Amino acid sequence: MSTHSVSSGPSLPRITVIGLGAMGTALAATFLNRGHSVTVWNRTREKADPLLGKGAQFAGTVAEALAASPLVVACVLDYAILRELLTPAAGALTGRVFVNLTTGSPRDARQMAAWVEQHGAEYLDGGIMATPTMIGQPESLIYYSGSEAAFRNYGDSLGVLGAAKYLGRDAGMASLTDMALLSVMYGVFSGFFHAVAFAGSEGIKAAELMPLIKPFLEAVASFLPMYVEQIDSGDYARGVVANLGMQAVSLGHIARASEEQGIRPDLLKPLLALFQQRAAAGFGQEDISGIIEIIKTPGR
Ligand code: FVH
Repeated sequence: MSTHSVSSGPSLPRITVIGLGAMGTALAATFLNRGHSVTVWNRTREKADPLLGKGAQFAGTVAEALAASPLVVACVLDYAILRELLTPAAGALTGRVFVNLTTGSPRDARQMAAWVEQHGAEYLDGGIMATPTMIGQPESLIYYSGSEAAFRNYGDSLGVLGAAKYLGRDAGMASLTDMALLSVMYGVFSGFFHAVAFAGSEGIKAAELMPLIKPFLEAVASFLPMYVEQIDSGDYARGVVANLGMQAVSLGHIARASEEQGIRPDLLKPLLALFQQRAAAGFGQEDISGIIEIIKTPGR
């Protein structure tokens, strides 16, 4: 690795990016475009070539990559890989601000925070609510949690990637928020995929269904504030307009109709089971939001 200073200029810190998959490459390219000097490291060196063409420097080892910059951003496949990469280089973490944008659980984040801090670095965990093409664009959003001082000192640099929202000192909170929002996303996706397969069983194209889905989604979302009130108050009978007992039967009809149409009801069945369990426990006259009481108990 060529020798270089640890800063980009009078005001912009040099930044190291570890991991040059689709996301790490977008992060490094954005830092470069915004005038930062950037050092990169990736297991597969060739992936760095386009960035080297834009002025990035390649570090020969993870330890060199950590030593090169006061601010280090990591984005690899998972936490286990990151830990494996960092362990032999842990001594070089001292004095660094280490920002981990790898996806993992809140527990992963808290354990990583403790380990990184043990090695003398400040730790920020991040949950990226964007795809690689969105990085650096106004619609990109990244949640951060962990060291307050790190966010205070480097929030502006991190802000070039997209809106940077700090969620407090508990390193697990960014991941918790990320995963909660992604749960909403996957719920919507699963309903969409089932709907398309169901309509498709009669030859209706997804493109024909789409104009009906968009406004319906808005109507569906308008129910959420009522569920919020019921859930936060614990009063699942408050303002109920469509009771659970009826909806359990109704969802059962959709599952049966799916089988009749020759498609799999697999995406509907887990929700139906929760509706039926809650109704069988005597809560059929309450709202469907009461299934939260089952969901929030530990899984079997
Ligand atoms: N891409 C996205 O849309 C999402 C948006 C939200 C956040 N995620 C998370 O970001 C992490 C990285 O995702 P990615 O899209 O960059 O993933 P890949 O393109 O598959 O790159 C994976 C990188 O991890 C390196 N890597 C994998 N295995 C190893 C290993 N055993 N040892 C060392 N490095 C490893 C891989 O290196 P290489 O294959 O290029 O050598 C890439 O740098 C992820 O947590 C998403 O959930 C992205």
